[in-house]
Amino acid sequence: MAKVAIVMGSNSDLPVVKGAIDVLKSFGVDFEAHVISAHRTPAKAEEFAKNAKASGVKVIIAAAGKAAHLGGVIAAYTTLPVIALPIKSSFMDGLDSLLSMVQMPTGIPVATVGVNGSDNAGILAVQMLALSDEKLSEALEKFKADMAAAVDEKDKKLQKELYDNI
Ligand code: RP5
Repeated sequence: MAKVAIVMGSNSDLPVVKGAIDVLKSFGVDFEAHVISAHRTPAKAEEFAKNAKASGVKVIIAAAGKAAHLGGVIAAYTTLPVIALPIKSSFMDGLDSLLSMVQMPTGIPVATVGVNGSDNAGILAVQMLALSDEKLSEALEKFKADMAAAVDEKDKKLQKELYDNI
C-alpha cells in the first residue's frame, strides 16, 4: 500500500520530482506517482484527491510549475497533508510556481517547499510518516547525524586548507 502519493502536473516535471522519489526509496517508503493536472485534467485531480485517504495514502506531494494550482486543488478535496513542490518551469524561474502554491487562503494549507526543493519534499513526507513509525524516526535520526558528520568533515578540510596556506 503506497504511503506517499506523488502527483505532478506534467511528465516534464519528472526530472525534478525524481529527487523526492530517490529520498522515499532511500528510506524504504512505499509510494505511487501520477501525472495529474489541475487545469488539463481537473476531474481526475478531484477524483484522485477524494479517494487518496481511503486507498491508504498518508501524505501527498504535489509538484507543478507555472500557475501551479495542483497542490491547492488537491488540498481542497482531502484532509491529508499536502506538500507542494514548486517547479522552475518558466521564464519566471519558479517564483510564479512558488507564489501560486504558498499563498493559500486560510483553511486550505499546503506545506510548500522551496523552488525545485524536491529532496526536502521527500524528507518532509518521511518526517510526517515518522510520527507514527519508530523505525522511520530512527532512520531520520541517523540521516541527520550523517549530515552533521559530513559538515564537520568539510569544516576540518577548510581548517586544514587555511593552515596549510599560512
Ligand atoms: C505545469 O505546467 C506543469 O506542472 C509543468 O511544470 C508546466 C509545463 O507543462 P508542460 O507544458 O511541459 O506539459 O502544469
